[in-house]
Amino acid sequence: VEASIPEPQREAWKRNQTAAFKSSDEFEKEVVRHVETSLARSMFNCDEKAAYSATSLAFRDRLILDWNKTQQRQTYRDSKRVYYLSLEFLMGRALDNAMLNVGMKDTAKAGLADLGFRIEDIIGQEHDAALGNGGLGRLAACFLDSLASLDFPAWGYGLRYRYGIFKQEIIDGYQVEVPDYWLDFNPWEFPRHDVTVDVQFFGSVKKVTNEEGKSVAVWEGGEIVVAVAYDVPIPGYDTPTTNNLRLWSSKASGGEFDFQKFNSGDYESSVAEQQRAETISNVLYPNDNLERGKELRLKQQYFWVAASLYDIVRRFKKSKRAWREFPEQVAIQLNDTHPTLAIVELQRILIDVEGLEWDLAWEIVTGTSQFGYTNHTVLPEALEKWPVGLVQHLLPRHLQIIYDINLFFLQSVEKQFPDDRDILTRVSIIEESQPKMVRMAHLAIVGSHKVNGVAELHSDLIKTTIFKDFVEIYGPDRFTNVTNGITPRRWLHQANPRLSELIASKLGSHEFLKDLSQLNKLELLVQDKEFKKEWAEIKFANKVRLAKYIKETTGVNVNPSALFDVQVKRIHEYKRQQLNIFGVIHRYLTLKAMTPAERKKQLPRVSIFGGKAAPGYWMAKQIIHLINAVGSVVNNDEDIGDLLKVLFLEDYNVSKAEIICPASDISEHISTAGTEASGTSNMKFVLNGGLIIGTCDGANIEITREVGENNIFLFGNLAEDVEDLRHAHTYGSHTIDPDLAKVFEEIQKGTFGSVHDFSAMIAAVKDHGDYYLVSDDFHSYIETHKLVDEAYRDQEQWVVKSITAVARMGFFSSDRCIYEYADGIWNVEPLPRRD
Ligand code: KOT
Repeated sequence: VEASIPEPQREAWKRNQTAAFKSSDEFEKEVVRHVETSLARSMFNCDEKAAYSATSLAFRDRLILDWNKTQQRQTYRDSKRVYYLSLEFLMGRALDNAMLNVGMKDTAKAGLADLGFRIEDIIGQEHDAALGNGGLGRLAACFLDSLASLDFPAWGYGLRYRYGIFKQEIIDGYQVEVPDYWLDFNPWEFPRHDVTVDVQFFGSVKKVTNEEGKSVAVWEGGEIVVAVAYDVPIPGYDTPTTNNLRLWSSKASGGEFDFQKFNSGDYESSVAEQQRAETISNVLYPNDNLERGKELRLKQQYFWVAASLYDIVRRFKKSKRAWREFPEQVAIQLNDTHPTLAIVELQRILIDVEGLEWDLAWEIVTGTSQFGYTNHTVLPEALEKWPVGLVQHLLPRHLQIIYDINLFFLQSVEKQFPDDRDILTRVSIIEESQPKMVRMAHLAIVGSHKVNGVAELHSDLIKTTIFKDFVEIYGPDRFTNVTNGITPRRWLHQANPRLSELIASKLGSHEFLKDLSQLNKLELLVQDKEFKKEWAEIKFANKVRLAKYIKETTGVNVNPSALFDVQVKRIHEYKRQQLNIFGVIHRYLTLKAMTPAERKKQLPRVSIFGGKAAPGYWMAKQIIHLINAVGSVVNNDEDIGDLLKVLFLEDYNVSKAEIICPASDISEHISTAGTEASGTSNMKFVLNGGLIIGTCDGANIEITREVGENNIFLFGNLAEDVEDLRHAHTYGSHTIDPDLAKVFEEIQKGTFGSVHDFSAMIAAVKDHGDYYLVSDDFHSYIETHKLVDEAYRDQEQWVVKSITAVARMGFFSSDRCIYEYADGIWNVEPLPRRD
């Protein structure tokens, strides 16, 4: 049915088109209307939650108007689109971001004040959209912000998890996980009950001869699960471009439940079927940098990939172009290997559904700027592999296609390297293990035209280690680097409004928020006394705000003049929170050994930790326990007082990061060299005027290059030496650093309670080869912290370092990343809206 309104009636539509609010009066009118109609409340029962809901609905209406126009224009212009496929989008709160991006925060502030509310309280009502674990998911969210802000026609595709990352509670020093049910009121999503895709699982494959006498594969039987689209508008900053994030939700086919079964008395099994279908999009897997090979995870991946590709192909087919033009219209970015089945699914659609020959189909699939694959980790436990038997059972046709892709690939490798049998075993998509496994990274490389790492060192490492053979096969040009970045809108303007306004006042406009390289003009001001004073005042105010938050949530008083030392990120042995807490214990012992007179001369410090441990990661949970145990001893030791406080902040998430990042003096990015692909919080902290203590790892290296060695504190062994050190630990004699040995003795004496609990952390270093090089780096870590203390004593110079570093951070905007992807990988152009 043609849904378009006939020409003669369109005048009436144009006359009645909804207008976006422009003034605070108009905004107030919208808020009151939503309170009274959408929420069915009134001024007599409008609490902050209701005010938040109504404000969000008012802004959502606005975004939808812009969203519609953007989509109409993109359809009309039929330009190439980018599709960013990610299993995680760690969006955080939307209201503050929407207000700032459409430039209406002041208007809303005035309007809300008029109606009796403080805007901060209203913003604080929102539940984070936490559909991600950490860096990988947050990167996807920053990329969406940049894509919209730079006017790129782009869609994100993900899963609409009913439960996002769990909420963390700390009970008696231990992490306890609580489910994150976030959908009871979510004004930011737009259900599209008319946009659905049937996704098939299980069944079997039959070869049949079609009318043209060709033998074709038919995938039949099994079960169908329906994917329903939920759209989330993504507003660009200072542009009407509003892109779309489409999240798929699963439901049973046949509606609510199978009525036939219901009527025949089989009520329970019809409900069970519905529940099984809905399970697919039920919960985000809470592992960061770990793949555990669970069947439901593979189901999630195929469900999301199949629905997204169907949607992309449906859109392409509307344009009635030839299939050969597909790579000219569509660029698909694979956020890690999680969506790799998209390569297989496209090949399946082209040969089984569209009837193309294998070779032509494969040419389209592997066409230039069709699929790009971003690798985010070299950790072996995070590289995805699926048992062949599981893939066979769940996706029988896809396994056949994977085998065919592999066969043709290995044939060409054999031709290229006729005398090398080993290379075939090494690069095969199928690992000949017991059981046999599908190596998703290999499949992703074979099917993509570009593979990128996320920081220079990381991109070099993948070329020389895990993907070395593929560089031989495809040449170095298939591999590239795009160093990660962050959106300055959320991570400067929103998180640190005072700093953003100070910068804007000095640079003469807010343009730096769209072109972060303009920050470099701040360097001219490093000797400006008044400016430095304001800079320092803002940092102090942000620390006061965090101190207040700490008092409210932990009951501990911290001195905002102390040096705030922060490590917030997922808890993982490779990120080495254990190194940090051992260092804190060393500091505590050093202070304890001093006379009161000596102590008086020491610099007060607040050591702040935060982050979630994967629920099944026992060692990470022990690390959290030790941090809390140390905190309860140190924070109550009267000899120590303000000189050292140790805090673990519960439930670290995006909105807490927005309070924490602006309040740090120094932050810790101390992974074992070669293990952290990039890191992105390092960028957030420096952009907010904090300095870094870190290893030569991930993006720390490029941050050093940009800000200069004097404005960062580096320590520790280099990536190139890690292998030899590990070898020496296992095969040579392994001596523990003497200062670290003292820390261990103190723990084992029971100073921090449960000796038994902490013994595994100590054994990992002493008895099990110290895989993460905690002992090797300990001395240099402690010495470097002494340099931090010394530098901090010279406040004047510290502020100079802080300003200089911020001035040189322009490179780390996610806008720069998006331009690099657009240019080097996607081959797409922006499509600005002129209205
Ligand atoms: C891997 C498997 C499952 C879930 C998450 C991952 C993952 C996350 N792999 N890498 N990351 C992080 O990605 C960030 C964004 O590129 C990097 O900054 C960070 O170093 C990675 O650890």
